[in-house]
Amino acid sequence: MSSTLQATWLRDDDRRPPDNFILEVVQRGLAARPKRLPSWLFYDERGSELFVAICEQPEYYLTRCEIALMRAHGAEIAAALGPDVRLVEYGSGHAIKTDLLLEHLVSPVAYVPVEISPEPLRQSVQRLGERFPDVAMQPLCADFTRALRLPIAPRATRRTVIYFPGSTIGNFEAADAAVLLRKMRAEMGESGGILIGVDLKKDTALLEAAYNDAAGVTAEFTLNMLAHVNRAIGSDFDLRRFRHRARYNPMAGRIETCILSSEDQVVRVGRQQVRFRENEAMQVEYSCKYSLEDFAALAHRAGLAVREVWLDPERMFSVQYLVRA
Ligand code: AVI
Repeated sequence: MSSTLQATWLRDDDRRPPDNFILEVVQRGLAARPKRLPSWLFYDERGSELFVAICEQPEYYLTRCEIALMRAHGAEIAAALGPDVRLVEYGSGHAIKTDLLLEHLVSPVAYVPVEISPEPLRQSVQRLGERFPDVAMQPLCADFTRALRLPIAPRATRRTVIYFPGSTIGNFEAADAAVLLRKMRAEMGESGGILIGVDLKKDTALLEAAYNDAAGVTAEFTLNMLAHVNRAIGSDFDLRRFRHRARYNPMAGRIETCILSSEDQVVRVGRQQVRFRENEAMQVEYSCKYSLEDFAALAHRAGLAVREVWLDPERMFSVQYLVRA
């Protein structure tokens, strides 16, 4: 690890959900009508690898557009954030977009990636620490949806900016998204800001293609949730008897991803036998899409105002800078 990487590797002891917690969550979700499972169950080791592969699919425009946007406007964005920033990245993963910001920031104080998976966290601070030796690396192995104890900054900080790229905010339903934005508002403090990637509403065919890539990577990612659950709680979902479906719901403004049962079947989950009818849909993810007005209204609900918006050349994706209203 680089010399600037601080010795404190902060981690919540309970950062990984225990298997009995997963059993409870799965049983509760299967008892709901319609059945539903939370999208965080996608992300075991294989799920994280598949997500990286999704980002490389030609149909998944989100990553490509956000990178193009950061390349075109990185300097302007850094100027809006100002000097001596402490950058806290929520759900940083491999931090593939962070370079495009750090390379333009003037004398950043520290980089605090918050990531629940230790290996991508370790690799990203190693890489960024080598590339930006003057920036203190303060990794935090934690779930960003929970209250965070941010490490003490190594020197005076002008502002804390929470960086939340990738349109991960879209995976939260509106009420939960507002709660998360409020939590960020508290963590960034009076003079802080939030730099957030937000995917925009667009043609249904383009949206649906992004979540139904021709190579079938997204379908594999979706079904891997069942393999993860089987491993965690010993259930016996047979992945060959389920399939992926992702459709845009224009009224709700979101891609709705489901796992469909291909036949009438019974699955053992703990001590329960759970029946699935042929073509029954189990809800596993929402990916909400916003207009600029929709997102400004959401920010407003969380006590925030949109200070600046940047768009990629095709106007598919936005990066927005939010401050306290
Ligand atoms: C992480 N998140 C923003 C992705 C999305 O677009 O909702 C997860 C994903 N699900 C299927 N493809 C990508």
